[in-house]
Parts: sequence; C-alpha cells; structure tokens
Amino acid sequence: MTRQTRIPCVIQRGGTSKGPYFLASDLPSDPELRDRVLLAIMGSPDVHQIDGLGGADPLTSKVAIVSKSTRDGVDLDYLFCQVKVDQPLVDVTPNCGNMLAGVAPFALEHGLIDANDGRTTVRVHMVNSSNLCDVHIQTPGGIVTYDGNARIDGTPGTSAPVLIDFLDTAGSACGSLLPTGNVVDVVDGIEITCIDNGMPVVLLKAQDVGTTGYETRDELNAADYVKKRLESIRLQIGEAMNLGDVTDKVVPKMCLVSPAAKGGTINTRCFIPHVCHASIGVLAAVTVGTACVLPGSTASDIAEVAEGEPKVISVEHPSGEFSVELETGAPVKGTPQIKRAALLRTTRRLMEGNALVPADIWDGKSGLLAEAAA
Ligand code: NQM
Repeated sequence: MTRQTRIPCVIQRGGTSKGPYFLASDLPSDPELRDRVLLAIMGSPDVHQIDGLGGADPLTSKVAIVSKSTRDGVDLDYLFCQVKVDQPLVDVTPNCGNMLAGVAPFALEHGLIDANDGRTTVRVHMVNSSNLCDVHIQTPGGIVTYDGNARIDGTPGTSAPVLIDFLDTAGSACGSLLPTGNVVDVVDGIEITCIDNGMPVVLLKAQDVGTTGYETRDELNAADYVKKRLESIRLQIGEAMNLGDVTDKVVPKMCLVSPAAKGGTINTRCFIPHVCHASIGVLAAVTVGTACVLPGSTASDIAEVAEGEPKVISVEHPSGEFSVELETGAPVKGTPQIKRAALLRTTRRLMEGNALVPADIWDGKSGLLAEAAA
C-alpha cells in the first residue's frame, strides 16, 4: 500500500463555506508543493472529488492556512486557497470572508492567540490581499464557544455570532476600487460596473443577459447561454481590472443584479465565476453594497438605499439575504469612501484529525516545522 503522510487538520464550517483548516507550519513552505498537496487532499481535479475531502462544489472546496502574525499589532495571518474542483488549480488571488469566520476560533483552539473572558477581538491579516480585519468571537471563561442565537441565511440552525469588521478593502486584488477607471464599461454591448471592495466583482443587470434575476441556483447553473455570455465578458474585462489573464482564476465574480423582491436593498445572483453561488460571498456582498452607494453604477439606480449612517445594505440572494453595514466617509471625486464594513457570520468546528496524502506527493519533510528542527 502507498505510504501516506499525516497532516494535522480541522474541518470547520466558516459562514456558508466549509473546508480544512491547517497551521502553516504543518504544510510545505514551497507554494507549488503546497498546492500539489492541497489538490491531493481535496481530491482535485475530479467533478466528484471522490478521492479527497472536497465537497464537489466551489463552496466546499476551500482551504484556510493560519499562522501567528509577525506584523506589529496583528494577531494572525490567514491565507485562503480556492481549490478548483475539476481542474488542477489552486487560486490564491481572492480572499474568502466565509472561511475567515473560522480562523480566530481555530487559532484559539491551537494556542496561537489568547482569549479574554467574554469576547475576544482578533486582528487578522488576510494574506491574499494584504488587508486587515477585526474579528470578534465569543469566549466565555476564555474558551471559544460555538453555541448561540445568531442565524445566517444559507446555514441551518443558530450559533455563536462572529462579528467581522473589514477595515481597508478597497482595491484588494485589483489595486483600486474602480480598476478600469470607469463607473460603467460596456462589453459585448452590455453595461457593467467593475468594482473591488474586498472582492473583484462585475455587476450587470440580470435582464441584460436574458434572465429575470430571480431564478433558482439550479436553473441558472443549467442556463448555458447565460454562463457563456458572462464568461465572454469576464475574459475580456479581466486585464482591464488589473487581474491579468483570468482564464484560470476564480475572479472576477460575475453578479447579476435586479430590484429587491423581499424588502431588501437589491437582489443578486452571483457566479463564482462559473457556478451560481447558493447565497453570496462575504466580500462579494461588501462589494455589491458599495456599488449600491456608488452613483451611476449598474446597481445604484435599482438599489433602494435608506438614508442615514451607517448604511445597512440588505443583499438578497438565492437562499435569503445578507446584511452589510457600511460606514461611509466624504466622497472623493464623487466616489464614496467606505471606512468600515461590518457583518455577521457564524462558524463551527466539525472534525479534528489528520488529512492523508500519498508520500510520493509529499513525504512530510520540508515543512516549516521540519525546517526549524533541522
Ligand atoms: O466573497 C465564494 C464564499 C465565497 C467567497 C466565492 C467569500 C467572499 O461564499 O468573501 O466568502 O465568491 O467564491 O465563501
């Protein structure tokens, strides 16, 4: 039988995503070898990920890698890896605000940080984009708890609240909030807004690609003509968004917008980017919310934004809604400045143990721990 290498890991739900969480010191330090190891762990490429831990869906083919931060005033470094289900690719271009929800509890349970009695605030450096956020978790008696009354759409039941404040997300992957320099661009005859406030997103009106915007996730996943039109736009605009050739990347996400139908601010269907999201990504919701308050964007004329500060944007999606609180500053050249985006997630530790990879992919040597011991 093939010899296998044991890698300590925890499987955790983070928001509406799920995947293995690793200490950086337990994985290879070389990014190429690390990616080969992650592909083997998740069972990619294979539509069923049958020989690995992945759940055969982009929302359950995610990995979080956590370490103590060496930056002043920062507690943790978090690297997010999107493992493609059906391709041998690992994309570290975007963040994932859902997997982020599990990072502080994971770090606490592994002794990387200390907890207060009651509530603990942890400052996290999101390595993918070099942005910071503060994560507030419940720690009665200095121990992380997953019990509580917080509820998020897209996840059954209730759990302890994980409150997240994003501090500086404009231009996370594209370098600026409006990477093309325009509020609206036209590609294939369709008006689009290209925007990055934590996640590169292309927003377009659902009706412009022949949809109502209220279809189910399954209906849109079966709508090949829609997916083709979205992919054509995505491939053409990627360079202009400073993302280079996006053929093998999971960004930009493509978001169809339409008027809210359930009392929210706006209705969405997000493609991430080839599969319709069951709800909406965390930073994608922050970015859509920002587009709602951006005059002239493809979202602003259909969004119902209430007066007052902070702005609470309720983003409707296929399984409910996602509320984002935006604290805006004085506009610069007509562009609103988002000083802080706050939102609620929940998380739960599901399994602890070891992931096994064939030793011919990685023999367990050359990790940071092995290097330190040598
Ligand atoms: O936008 C899915 C998710 C995400 C990413 C995706 C996310 C975010 O729901 O911050 O959380 O857009 O690929 O996990």
